[in-house]
Amino acid sequence: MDVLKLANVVKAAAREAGFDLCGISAAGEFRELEYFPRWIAEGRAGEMSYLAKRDDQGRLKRSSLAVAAPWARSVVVCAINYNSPQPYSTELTDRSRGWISRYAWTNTDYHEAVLRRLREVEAKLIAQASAQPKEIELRTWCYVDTGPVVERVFAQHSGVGWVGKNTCIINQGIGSWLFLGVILTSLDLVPDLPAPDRCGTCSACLDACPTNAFIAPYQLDATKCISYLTIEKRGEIPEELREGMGRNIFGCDICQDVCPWNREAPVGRAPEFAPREGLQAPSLKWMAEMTVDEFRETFRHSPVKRAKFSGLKRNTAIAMGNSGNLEFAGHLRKLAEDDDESVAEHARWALGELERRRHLGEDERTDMQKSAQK
Ligand code: B12
Ligand code: SF4
Ligand code: SF4
Repeated sequence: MDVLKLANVVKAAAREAGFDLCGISAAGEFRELEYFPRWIAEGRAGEMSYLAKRDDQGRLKRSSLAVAAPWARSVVVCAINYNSPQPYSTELTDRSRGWISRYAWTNTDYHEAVLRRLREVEAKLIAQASAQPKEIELRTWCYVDTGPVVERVFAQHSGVGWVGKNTCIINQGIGSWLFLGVILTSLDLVPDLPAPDRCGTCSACLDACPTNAFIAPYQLDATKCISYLTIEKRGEIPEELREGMGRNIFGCDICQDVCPWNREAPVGRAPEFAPREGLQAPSLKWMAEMTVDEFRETFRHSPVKRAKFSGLKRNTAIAMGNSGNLEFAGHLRKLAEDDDESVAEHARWALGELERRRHLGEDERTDMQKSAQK
């Protein structure tokens, strides 16, 4: 079988399907994967129990492809740019608005959009491989997010980008606003070289994280990450993390917004990821007043639906408290009476936060008056 030809066919197919990047990695036991079991054992995955799934022998499925897909020899990694020309969260000054993460401004579930493209690549790979003499059984699996694969490790080893200190895959030319998709295959395709780490002495992401979610460079405690808290965590958000959440109501972009490799990031070409009117820095008032029917309608095809109606209300209550904007007191009083006890409790906390910030403001003004009188 001409494995070099197959690799070229795959890359051409990825381009035709609309991917910006495509690389091939061996299905190897890479050093970075050794960190995964430790991460799970330390409880960094929080309530994301699917990450800790084990096989019959008790081995973590995601710890190695030898566990999850022992037949796999290569991993085709495809990446697509979802960046848009809209501003970064770090530029948001309007206190009446919250922040939905960049990847969720669309009307499309990215899993579907990426998987559809991956299937096109897979079909061409299968067609080409089937036309050649077979030495082994041809098998393929396509995944976006949900498979038993730590995608970023294979993305690094396929040359698509390096794992940055913020744990995101960064491509030298495109930056990190990328969705990944992987095709596992039993074919021994010619691998690409891994992408070299270009973080250097920079630590902008580690310094900017408002909840101190990084344990160390390249290591994230998901249980402290705003993305986890606003999207995955149900019920109560630990009080000590609420202030750091600022006005992020779904996901968080901060450690990518500050990354120098995203300063000149090009805008993506995929029409599915074009931002939808109203979702960049949405009005918090709109979010607080939203009915369950409006939520279903607005986010029917959007990643935001994962937070669920009560989760989005809870997040909005926290953001309103953090805004220090006293105009939200009425909305928060109403949310404090919500049937959902979690929403109500976070709204009560937010009312206290508004009060605390009002006093802080008064104290500051008094201090200024005192110093002006001196
Ligand atoms: C669970 C999950 C989350 C969790 C945990 C994130 C995390 N960093 O672990 C939460 C909910 C917090 C999250 C947030 C986000 N996610 Co997410 N997430 C996943 C998912 C499903 C699994 C990731 C995982 O296994 N985490 C466990 C840790 C241990 O693995 P890892 O961070 O990937 O780390 C590996 C490397 O960092 C490596 N490593 C590399 N170099 C070094 C060096 C040293 C010294 C060490 C110790 C380790 C190390 O070790 C780890 C493997 O053992 C993947 C899809 C997938 N199947 O892989 C998407 C995925 C990683 N997420 C993605 C995205 C887009 C996001 C967000 C940007 C969304 C948002 N805006 O809110 C944020 C980014 C936050 C961040 N800084 O990571 C993309 C990443 C794209 C990219 N450019 O990297 C993925 C690949 C989904 C996709 N198919 O596109 N996510
Ligand atoms: S996504 Fe936000 S909370 Fe999570 S690590 Fe990055 S800056 Fe911190
Ligand atoms: S902000 Fe700096 S340290 Fe963090 S990922 Fe980007 S280049 Fe690396």
